[in-house]
This record gives sequence, structure tokens and C-alpha cells, in this order.
Amino acid sequence: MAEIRQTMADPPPYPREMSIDERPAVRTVHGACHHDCPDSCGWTVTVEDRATDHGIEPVAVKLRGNPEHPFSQGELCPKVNRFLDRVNSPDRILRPMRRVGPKGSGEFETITWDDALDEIGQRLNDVIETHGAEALLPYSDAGNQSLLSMFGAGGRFFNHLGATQLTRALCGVVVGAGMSMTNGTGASLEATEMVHSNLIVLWGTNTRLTNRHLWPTIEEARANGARIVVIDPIRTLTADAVDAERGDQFIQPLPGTDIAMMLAMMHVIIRDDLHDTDWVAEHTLGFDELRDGVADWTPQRAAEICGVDAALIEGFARDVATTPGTALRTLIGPEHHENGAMFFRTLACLPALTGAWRHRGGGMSRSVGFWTEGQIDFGALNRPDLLGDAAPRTVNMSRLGEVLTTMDDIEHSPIHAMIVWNCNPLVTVPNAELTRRGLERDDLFTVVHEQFLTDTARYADIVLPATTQIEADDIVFPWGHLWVAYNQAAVQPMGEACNNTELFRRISAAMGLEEPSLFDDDETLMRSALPTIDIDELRSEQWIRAPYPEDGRPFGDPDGATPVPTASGRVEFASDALEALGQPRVPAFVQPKESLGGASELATRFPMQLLTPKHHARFLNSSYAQLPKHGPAEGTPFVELCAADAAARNLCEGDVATVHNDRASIEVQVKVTDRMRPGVAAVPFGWWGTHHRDGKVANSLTSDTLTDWGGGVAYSDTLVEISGA
Ligand SMILES: Nc1nc2c(c(=O)[nH]1)N[C@H]1C(S)=C(S)[C@@H](COP(=O)(O)OP(=O)(O)OC[C@H]3O[C@@H](n4cnc5c(=O)[nH]c(N)nc54)[C@H](O)[C@@H]3O)O[C@H]1N2
Ligand SMILES: Nc1nc2c(c(=O)[nH]1)N[C@H]1C(S)=C(S)[C@@H](COP(=O)(O)OP(=O)(O)OC[C@H]3O[C@@H](n4cnc5c(=O)[nH]c(N)nc54)[C@H](O)[C@@H]3O)O[C@H]1N2
Ligand code: SF4
Ligand SMILES: [Mo]
Repeated sequence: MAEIRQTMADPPPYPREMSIDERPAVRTVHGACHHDCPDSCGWTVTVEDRATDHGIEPVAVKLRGNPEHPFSQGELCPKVNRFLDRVNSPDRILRPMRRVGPKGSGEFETITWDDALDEIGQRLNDVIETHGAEALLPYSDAGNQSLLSMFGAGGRFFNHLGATQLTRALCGVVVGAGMSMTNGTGASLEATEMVHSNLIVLWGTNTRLTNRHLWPTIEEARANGARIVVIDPIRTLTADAVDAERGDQFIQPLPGTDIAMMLAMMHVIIRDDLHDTDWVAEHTLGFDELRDGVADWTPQRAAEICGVDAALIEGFARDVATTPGTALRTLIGPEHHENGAMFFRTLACLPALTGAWRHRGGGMSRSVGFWTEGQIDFGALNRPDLLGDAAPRTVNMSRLGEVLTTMDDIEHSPIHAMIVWNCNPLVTVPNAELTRRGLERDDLFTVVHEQFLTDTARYADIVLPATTQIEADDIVFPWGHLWVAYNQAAVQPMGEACNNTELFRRISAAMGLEEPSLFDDDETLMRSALPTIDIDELRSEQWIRAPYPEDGRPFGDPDGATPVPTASGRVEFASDALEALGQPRVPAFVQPKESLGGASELATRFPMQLLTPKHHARFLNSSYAQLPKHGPAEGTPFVELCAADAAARNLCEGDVATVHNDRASIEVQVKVTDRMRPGVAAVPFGWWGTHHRDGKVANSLTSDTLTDWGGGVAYSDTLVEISGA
């Protein structure tokens, strides 16, 4: 314990290689953005030594994009341009707090770290003694997606205790799980390779909003003659870039129906002999089964399901098959459906059928986590060996509400304590009102480690202050490009904040735990997790490029760097592995149950399908709505629908409407737009309950049904009705 107190009182001097006497009074420190965003931009912080209440201290006076960063090239974004407002916000939590009002009230008193840790240590030990270690739930996501912040010390702490395990699959896991059933790997085309593409299909990704630093690559390809196709149920900011005169296209299917379109495309391609027979013969398995599987999938049949024109599907299929260097670019959006994994499994069949992988700039492009995170030794970080003989249950993070309230198989041993860090589940996890009921339980002890008093933190018994990215060293492993970056702390932790690894060192000590690895410092953690990376070099170079095939083609040479690691060693159009999971062997379309085409009683009562997408340029998930230069600049929460759907409900622009289903009812302003097609509405996500007029959030309405496989969740298969308030 004494040692830990020492760390608390005396954080290391920053920047780490200089002592306070050595460093110049004004200096720049290099870092990288920690947000769960594909761009992982490089930044530079200008730091000045200034007199403060605590003596001379480094103060961050400017934070700008680093012009030398190979991907972001000096630009940040409207979220992070004002990052220092976040760091220095008067609303930051800078001291531990204990709740004094009812859960959710937001009434807290400031306490010392000693008091907070004494209470936490005692309560956690009591829960484990009385109910067993599985009564403790770790709950975290990617609020800070840097190596130590996301994966650092929580894994080994909870493994050592034998706590309940958490499946974290809100974002991205399903894409990999789907694609792997075709290719045996999530490896894909690195996105800047699309500069070589001739046709770029942005399939369910809103690049100009969510991945803005990739847009220059796409514009460069366009300048070289490439065409773009945008496929999205919403006419997004990215769809606005479509220029029909250049031969670009916007396709607007009903949500959750794209697989039907892909099946029809394969039908056309095989029917008209447009597939690459050599590539198919040499590198794939199950062509005959695929051909039989798509035989009935005429464009007309798909057109009726997707709500798009049959001739359009036919023409698009021919384009994809006959344009060498066709890139199918996708990120996360389409995984949030009941058939989410099948979407990516099916999409991955297209470049194999057309032989697109053989061309530079051809193939399927998604997250490049496969290439960057491949260097991390997760076993060394998480230490599954610390579980010993314990085999604790696993729960899915998307089912938090159910886990805390009704889950049958935990009835005899419910969750009695929860540590939440690096996420804001009440805003970001589906079925939020059920989560709220769980968080309200008096017999649940909740600790939240946060920068701000989020909706979730308001339900905590103890809130602990968390650092921001400029207050601790870390390493950022991007999933949108290949440049792994070192993030140097620019200033000391603000107030009494600590980072996510220090959090678990302190709680371990407070519980009286003795396992030595729980007290590894950050440097030791980094070195053990990265056996192949020279951390000193990374720190001085600022970034290194993750290994990627030199000729740019991940499957260009199947005997080369990335063989197809399926059981058969071939791209599998027909998959035994899927059959073993109880899924169709060949790509197949299953209409989501909670969708417009579900033909259920639900669709009669709730005839609109609700999407809750990222929409605001100044928001990153739930992280900015509370800041004065971010939230108000985006207006207020709203529901967007087309003129016909608004008129049918007597709703006009600016009215307050009730959006409701069996899960919840929320009140929001009406926005009538031509971005939505009939039957589909959108309530952008990211606003907190404190910004909604009735305290609810977009996720109060959303479905927590899990995806077909991969453990993700079908936020976007949500039916609602909308009426005047
Ligand atoms: N309806 C709907 N819901 C969605 C989505 C959607 O499109 N629609 N998208 C989903 C997706 S893709 C994602 S990734 C999730 C994101 O869900 P979350 O990860 O929960 O959301 P964030 O807002 O990114 O981060 C949450 C919190 O992390 C905190 N934080 C940041 N850095 C640190 C740190 O170093 N330490 C600690 N302790 N806390 C820190 C921030 O203050 C913030 O409050 O949301 C999902 N939810
Ligand atoms: N400004 C901003 N940028 C962000 C974020 C943010 O909150 N704000 N969040 C970051 C995070 S965590 C992530 S994961 C990425 C996500 O990046 P993206 O995957 O690009 O973004 P999403 O909004 O999740 O989904 C993209 C699109 O998928 C569409 N979509 C939904 N269902 C379907 C479908 O069935 N078919 C098709 N074809 N399209 C469908 C949605 O309408 C949406 O426009 O963005 C990151 N960047
Ligand atoms: S949120 Fe994304 S775009 Fe903005 S600075 Fe961070 S990595 Fe770059
Ligand atoms: Mo995400």
C-alpha cells in the first residue's frame, strides 16, 4: 500500500525524458488521438511552464494536428480541435466523489482517495466473500482505445479475482467474425491503397463524417478517374459527394437488406459468366454450391426486398465484376443488424468471385486492426493464466440491462458490484431504460472511473477521476491506418486524476491483493505486451508503420504473407465452420425479425424502422455533447423522417414528437428531410439524457438482440411509431 501511495503523490515528471530543470520553458510534445475513431490522428501539444498553486507546472497551451503525421497530415477534426477545452473544462471530475443523493440524482460529495479506496476495497471484498467473485462485473469499452488504457491492467485484475468475464462486441468484432468465415481472417485491403482503385464502393460507411482523413485518398483516386458508389439507407454527408455526371451512384436500400442485393449481384455475375474463373478455380472452395444458392436470386427478387430498382442492381453487379481495381470499402454501420455477420461474410465473397484481390486497389477494405494489433501480445497483458482453475461465466456487454435485472441464469448469483471505466453505457448501449433499472438497484455497488459526470456516472456509488490522453504515456494502435503512434504525456495528471492502469493498481492494493503482476508499472506493461516493438525507438520516432504486404495486395499471392487461413486454405463460398455454428453453409438472406420486412405483429404496431447513427461532426460517440462549444453547436436531439411519413402523422418541422416502442418512449423535435426514405427514421446518437427533454436517450429505444454470430448487437433493427407529443 505504501508504494502505491507513493505513486499517487508523486507522478513521474513529464515529458518523461526530461527533468524539470532540463526542459525548455516552452516545448512541444507529440501524441496521438485516443478516440475510437479510424483516423488515430497525430497531434502536437505546446506546453509552457507556468506558476500554479502547486509551484511551477507544465501547462498545455495549444494542441494542433501534427503536419508530419503520415495519415492525418496536420488536420484534426471538429471534435478534437478544441481538445484542451475538454482537458481544462470546469466540469472535469478531478477528485474522488461519493454519492449522497439517490442513484441518478447526480448528488455527490468530494472525498479523499484514501477514503474512496478504503470503501471500494471493503465493499468489493465483502461482495466476493458473500456472493463469490462472479458477482463482480468488469465493464469497459474503448473510450480511450490506446494500448494501456484499453487493455492495460483490467484483464489481469479481474482474471486474478475470477470475476465474471465480459464480451466486448459493440463495435467492429462482427465485421471480423463475418469476414473470417469466408477468408479465415479479418485481414483486408489497407484503405490508402484505394488510391489505386478505379471503382470505390462505400458500402455502409459514412466516410466524410466518420473517417474524414481517408477522404483525401478517395478524392485522389477520383482525380485519377475512379468512380464512387455510396450504399446507405440514409442520404448521408458522404452520399452528398456522389456526382452522377461523373458516373457515381447512390443506392439507398432498406436497412438490413443488403445481403439480398449481394446475392442478386452474384446471381448476375455467375449467370453472365463475369466471374474470374481462374481465381475461383485456384483459390476458392464451394463455387458450385454458391451458384446453386444464388440461382433463385434474380435482381427482381432482391429489388422487392431492398426497395431499389432491379435494373440498378443488375448494372451495379456488372460494374463491380468488370472494373479491375474495385474496392468494397466498409466499416462498422452494417454490423448492427440481426444479420450483421452474414453481411460481411457475403460481402467478402464478391472480391473472390470477381478476382478483385489480384489487382492493386482491388478487394475488400475494412478495419486494419489485423495488421496493427497483430503485434500485441494480449496474453501477456491480460494473463488468462491468473484464472487458475476458475472458469467464470461470460456475459455480453450489449445485454447490460438484462444482466443487471432479469437474466435467468444469474438469478441465483446476480451481479452485486461493477467497475465501469472507459465507457458510458447508459448512453451507448442498447435498451437503455433496462440498463437504467439495473443501475438503480440499491444492492448494486457501482464504481465509475470518468473524466465527466456522465449519465452512467450519476448512478455510481463512488466516482473516480480519470486522466485524458495528454496526461499519461500510451501507445495508439489504429484500426483505420497502419501508423502505430507513441503518445507522450504533455502535462501531469490534472487534479487527482489517474489513468486506467493506475486505477487497477490502486484498487488491487486497497483489496489487499498480493499477486505481483497486478502492480506492474506502465513501462513494464508496455514492454511485456510488445515483444517485437522497440519502444524506445517508437517513442523517439513518434510512429512506426505496421507490416503490410509490400505489393499492396493482401491476397495477391496466397502463398505469400497472408495465406487464406480457412480450414481448406481457400476462400470458402461454402463453409463447414458456419454450418457447425448452425448457420447456412452458403451466403443466405434472413430478414431481421425486428424490421420493416419482418412481417410481424410488431411491424404493424411500429411501422417505422429507426436508425440511431453517428451524425454530428462535433461528437465522438457520447464524448462531447456536454461541452459548451460542441453540444449547443449541434442544436438539440431530433428525429428525422421524410415528408410523406411526416405528413401521414400530421407532423411538421420543429414539432415535438414522441418516438416510441415497447422499450421506451422519447420526445424529440421533428426534422423533415429528403435524407430518409419512406419507412425509415433516424434519431442521431451521442446526446446524453441530460440533453434530452425527458431524460432519455436514443438508445432507450434500440434493440439488444444479438447478431447472428460474432456477439454484436442489432441497434439498427429497431421498430418504432412516431406521433405528435
Ligand atoms: N444507438 C447507437 N449506439 C451506439 C452506436 C451507434 O452508432 N448507435 N455506436 C456504438 C459504437 S460503434 C461504439 S464504439 C460505442 C462507444 O461507446 P463508449 O465507448 O461508451 O463511448 P465513448 O463516448 O467513445 O466513450 C465513453 C467514455 O469514455 C471516457 N473516457 C475517455 N478516455 C478515458 C480514459 O482514459 N479513462 C476512462 N476511465 N474513461 C475515459 C469518456 O469520458 C466517455 O465518457 O457506442 C456504440 N453505441
Ligand atoms: N463524427 C464522428 N465520427 C466518428 C464517430 C462519431 O461518433 N462521430 N464514431 C466513431 C466510431 S466509434 C466508429 S465505429 C466509426 C463508424 O464508422 P461508420 O461505420 O462509417 O459509421 P456508422 O455511422 O456506424 O455507420 C455507417 C453507415 O451505415 C449505415 N447503415 C446502417 N445500416 C445499414 C445497412 O443495413 N446497410 C447499409 N448499406 N448501410 C447501413 C448508416 O446509415 C450509416 O450512415 O465512426 C467513428 N467516427
Ligand atoms: S476523433 Fe478521429 S478525426 Fe478527430 S482527432 Fe481523433 S482520430 Fe482524428
Ligand atoms: Mo465504434
